[in-house]
Amino acid sequence: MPISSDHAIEVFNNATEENGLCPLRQNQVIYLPGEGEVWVTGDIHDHRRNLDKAIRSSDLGNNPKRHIILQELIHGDRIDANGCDGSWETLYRAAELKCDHPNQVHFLLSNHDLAQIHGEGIMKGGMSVCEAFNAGLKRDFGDRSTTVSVAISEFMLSLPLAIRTGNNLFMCHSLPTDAEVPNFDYSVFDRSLTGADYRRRTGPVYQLIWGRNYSPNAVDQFADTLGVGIIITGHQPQDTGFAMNGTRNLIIASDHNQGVFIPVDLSQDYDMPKLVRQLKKYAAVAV
Ligand SMILES: [Mn+2]
Repeated sequence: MPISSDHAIEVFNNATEENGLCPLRQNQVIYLPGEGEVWVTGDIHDHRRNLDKAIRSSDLGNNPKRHIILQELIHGDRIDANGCDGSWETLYRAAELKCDHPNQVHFLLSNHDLAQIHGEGIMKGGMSVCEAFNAGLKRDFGDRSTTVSVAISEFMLSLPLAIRTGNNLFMCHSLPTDAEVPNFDYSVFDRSLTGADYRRRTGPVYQLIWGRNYSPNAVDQFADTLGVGIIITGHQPQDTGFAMNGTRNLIIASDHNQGVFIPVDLSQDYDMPKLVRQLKKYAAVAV
């Protein structure tokens, strides 16, 4: 049965509320406890089969001390003949999971979320992915599409910027570039945000989620300033599912068949080799 606009709006609104209410959240950061597990996923980009595998195999209902981190769910390859992208449905599925397990499901704000909120052009194959997303909403919700779009924007604006664990791991969508790291405004994690924080190039939120090709030296500086050990990010595509950027940044991707996720034990210490041994390929998950 198709999802009605009223139902979609209700789910996105409830998930927005849960993002704000999460007792593990302080400002823009979720602080995970020193026990249990966290499953970290990379960019999903409407890869429904991988999201399905992550949801089903994490089995949050039967594993109350297990957390899952999701990021960049929208803007995928499933474009219909009219140029419509229906990836709102993948975001909806994640929002629904948040409502079902509010203190176990956590998100990271990504640059595609911000682009969609601002209607900013990210081009892919000569097409604006944001326009394709809006066309998908129009296709599926007709004259209610604008109202659904507002609920989606509010949901995405409620997503935290980072997750921090008791065993010194830090997760965020990406990191600022080498040129931006020395002057980065780290207070962005510990306060309410304003419009200036999202501003193109100069805003710390923008810099955090748009940066690419930052060096291991920049990672060291960023991690040392925050006092964390290893940073797990998504954002930069990985054909083999992951890449080590030096010894303190692991980049993962969840948007194709070779994609990976990482189940991490929150009560153990990790160095890079140990973290890499934890990587799991979606292709190896049978559910
Ligand atoms: Mn990204």
